Amino acid sequence: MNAKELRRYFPILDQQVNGHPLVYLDSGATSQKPIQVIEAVDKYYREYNSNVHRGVHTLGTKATDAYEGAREKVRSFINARDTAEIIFTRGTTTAINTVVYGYARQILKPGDEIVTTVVEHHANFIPWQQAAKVTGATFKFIPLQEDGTVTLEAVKETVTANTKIVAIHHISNVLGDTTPIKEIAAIAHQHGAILLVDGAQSAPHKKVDMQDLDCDFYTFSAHKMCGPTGIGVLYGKRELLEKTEPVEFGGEMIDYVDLYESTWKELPWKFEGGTPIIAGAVGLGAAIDFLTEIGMEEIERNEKQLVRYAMEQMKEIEGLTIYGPQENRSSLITFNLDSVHPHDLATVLDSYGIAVRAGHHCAQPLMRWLKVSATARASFYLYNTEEDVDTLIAGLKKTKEYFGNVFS
Ligand code: 7TS
Repeated sequence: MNAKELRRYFPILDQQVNGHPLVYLDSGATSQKPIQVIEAVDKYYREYNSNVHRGVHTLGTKATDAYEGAREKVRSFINARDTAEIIFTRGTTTAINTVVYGYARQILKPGDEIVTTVVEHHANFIPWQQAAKVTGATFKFIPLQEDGTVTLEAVKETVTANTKIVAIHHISNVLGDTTPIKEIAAIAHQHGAILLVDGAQSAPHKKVDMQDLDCDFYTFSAHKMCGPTGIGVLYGKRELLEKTEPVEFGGEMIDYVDLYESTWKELPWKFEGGTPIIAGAVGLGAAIDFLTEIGMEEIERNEKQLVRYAMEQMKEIEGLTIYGPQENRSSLITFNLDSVHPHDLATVLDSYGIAVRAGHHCAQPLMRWLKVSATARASFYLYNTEEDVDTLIAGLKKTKEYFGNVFS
């Protein structure tokens, strides 16, 4: 199915914004939701809303089956070995913090190293920075190529016998580059370190296989992959999750509670304290069915082609700078146009119904590395067409003209 055919599943796209047909180019922030997901959540609330893992009544059993069924869908989607390795969280941010608080802060000592890059989203940066401060571990950065990409040589230079954790993006939400996770995992493991992958921008856009990539932890958010907000996934290898302490305590996650001691449920439930995001899991399950039916390879191929089509035309616009690799990019293009502030640029584009993001994209260390205070970003998903790109290009040309006239 091509993008034009897929659009009919996304009711939100069929509207006018500021008198123009909406062109939604902010899926990197959050994707739109197909009717299959909206209806699955609606059906849950209308027909079988109930708490999970508790009663034996019929609705409770149905809700539990749907919730645990969604876990199995996630397992299969990322090819994990076991549903015990799939933890539902609030999103990528919570998933990474679970590893940092439950695992990293327990094991790190002065002299140990946490290795990352300045490209990371704050969600995969600040938790490690703070863990380093508290534990006395060293916070180290893999040097980047001129275009911001990560080479294996640079990883090899940085990871040492003292490295305990490597934490890296799979696809950057600013540069759109893809890191070689499988090879980075091998380097980390040679040195006895573990690898956490921020998959927030990769799980929605490409096929990921935990057994093939061999990373130790992988994190992602449902809302960037056609699912609801408020739910995400922490994948972890079983032996590491066994060593990770729960970070939220309360109902649902306990085995036995006594006055001075308690024990926890087995995996994955020891990490899911309190009433979980049941409707979110149902929606995520429906999103996975939707993506799987289209095919992740197909989604990746179409998006890469669309990005290439957009880049070719953007490169023709004088004064437009594209950040990150110029070839082989995934799903998003980050740029600046002359000296126009990206917020002004996004405001003018919005007046034409074009939604792009402007700002630091939760990557302030990267903005400093790029020597800019902010950028604009157009991010694409399976429902974007070449017509959307043409509208963006026309919008950029009009913006350039507008600001050219204002400043001349
Ligand atoms: N990591 C990456 C690479 C991201 O792109 C994001 C969200 C996160 C982590 C955090 O995900 P959350 O679901 O926990 O918030 N990125 C963006 C973005 O690029 N624009 O808005 C949110």
